[in-house]
Amino acid sequence: SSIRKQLLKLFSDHEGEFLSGQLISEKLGCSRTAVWKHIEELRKDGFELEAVQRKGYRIISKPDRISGNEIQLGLNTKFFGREIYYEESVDSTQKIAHRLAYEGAVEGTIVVSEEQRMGRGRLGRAWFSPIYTGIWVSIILKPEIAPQQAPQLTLLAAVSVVRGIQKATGIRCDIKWPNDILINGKKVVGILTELVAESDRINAVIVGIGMNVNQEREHFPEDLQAIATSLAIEGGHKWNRAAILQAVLKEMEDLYFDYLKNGFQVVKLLWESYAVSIGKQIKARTLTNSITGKALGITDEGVLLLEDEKGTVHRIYSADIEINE
Ligand code: BTX
Repeated sequence: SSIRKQLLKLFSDHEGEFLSGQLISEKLGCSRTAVWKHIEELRKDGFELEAVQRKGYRIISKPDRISGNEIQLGLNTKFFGREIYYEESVDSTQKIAHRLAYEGAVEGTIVVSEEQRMGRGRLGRAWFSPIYTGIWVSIILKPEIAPQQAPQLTLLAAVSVVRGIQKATGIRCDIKWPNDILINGKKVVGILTELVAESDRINAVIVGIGMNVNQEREHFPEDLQAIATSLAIEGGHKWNRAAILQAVLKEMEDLYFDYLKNGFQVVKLLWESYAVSIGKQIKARTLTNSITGKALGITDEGVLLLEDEKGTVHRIYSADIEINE
């Protein structure tokens, strides 16, 4: 409810402080009894609240969930994540985001779930999204750009994810073109960018981000164990998922508005600074063939440039790449 949102906002504006029932009821424009009811609701959702006579209420800990409450508390963006659609379990957050975009959701609306039963990767592949361990989020954007510029947003998202993770955890990730985020060569995040377009016009871009956060190695199915990792595996302990998402949303919002105003250049430079594949020998497998050569960099459209042994430069729009060290 909106009272709920305001209450959490109030607590996050006064982090660690006691807020008196009187003050809360004044700020929220509701009765003391209503305040008490909302506090009880928060407790039911797993918030730990301390109540001290004549001082008021204080939040001691947030639950290990990634619902609207946890995301809003401490979020310092203007648009991204201000509207949140949350469900405990869904088929795919992308699917819901498509529907919301169609129904006119505002820019920055996010869809988050604790679990996806049919998480999507690219090209019809599946994305393993087990309950309470990861961040499975879709972000609805409404940029005024041409459809062919949309891949730039995948790269923008990748940069934001890397920077957000670094801010929240100190862990440094690499980017592998176009959309893999790796730690020590293992995939920790996947990004899927989908368009909602009518002929030549973009109505919305849905950026889906799947982040492995608190999985242990044995949580992954066998075929993924060799290629996937999580922030808990790499960092040696569990992380607060909401805090990581907040950091990523903040980075992404800042970078996104800079991109809309000033163009792709800043994203491109940042992206290249995190990319592992540039300057290396790689093999790019497209749907129809595969090309081996040296990755030269990306173009202003986010297209990968690959120079084969004859010196011919290929423009790669979509492929899976393998780095041959
Ligand atoms: P991708 O096609 O680049 O990667 C998919 C491949 O990655 C799979 O074939 C498998 O080998 C491997 N994989 C599957 N699950 C995982 C995992 N949890 N960790 C590491 N590797 C894995 C990448 O596609 C894009 C993924 C986007 C996921 C987000 S989650 C929120 C949103 N909703 C949704 O349905 N998809 C996006």
